[in-house]
Amino acid sequence: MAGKNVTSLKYCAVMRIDILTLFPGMFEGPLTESILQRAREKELLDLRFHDLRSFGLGKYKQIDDSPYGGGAGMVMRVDVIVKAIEAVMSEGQKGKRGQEGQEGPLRIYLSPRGKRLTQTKVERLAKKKWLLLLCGHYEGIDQRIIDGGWIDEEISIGDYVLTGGELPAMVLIDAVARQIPGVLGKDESAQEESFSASLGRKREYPHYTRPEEFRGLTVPDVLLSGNHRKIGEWRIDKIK
Ligand code: 4GX
Repeated sequence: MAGKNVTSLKYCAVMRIDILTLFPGMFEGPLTESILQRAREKELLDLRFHDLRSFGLGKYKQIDDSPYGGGAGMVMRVDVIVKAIEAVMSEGQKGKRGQEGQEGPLRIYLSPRGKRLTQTKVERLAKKKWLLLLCGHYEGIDQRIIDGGWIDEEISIGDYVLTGGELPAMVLIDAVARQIPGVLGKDESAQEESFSASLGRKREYPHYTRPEEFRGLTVPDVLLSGNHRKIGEWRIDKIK
């Protein structure tokens, strides 16, 4: 441990997130660049992908079927999805000294029918040690997966319908990961703190940087004044 700050280790809140998806390849890119990749390298964020196809039934690894009562599209099967969820949950029990097995993952289904994801919700999720994200396709999943208690929360990232739950899952992972202590750099998180203090976490006021003048467009004088009380007042005034 030479050269390592051992006391800082206790603040390393590792978060494990298991993702159940038909398209694990969709996650390459967004989660292998920049801050999220750095978080994974630092082992603050432990992402584990599971291909739902591998839990499918029969020769063709079937995971969906036509809806009872008729209608267009396909529905993801309860037997297949429950098998996948339970496989991930039982992995925790096998964890070293049962650490992960103490409590199972918070199981989330991303769905336009869910409760809207907000910053408050993100901060609550960031306190969890272990999340499981189920990414749905087609018309969604058999309702018995939810009614039977295999999903803890249904969450929507917004009031529109996408082709699948993968992009919503990535949005949730990104928003949650940046709340994990150590994921943002020292400067970034210090800035974050000052944002949450009086100015709101959403950075709703306008920002400027160099150059001071661009094609006749200038920076508000107050921001160049060095008067931090006035700058604060100006920013509060400009929120929304
Ligand atoms: N915020 N999608 C879920 C399948 C589906 C369709 C209907 C339930 C009912 C979404 C969103 C979202 C696409 C994920 C459709 N599930 N997820 N999927 N908006 O659009 O979270």
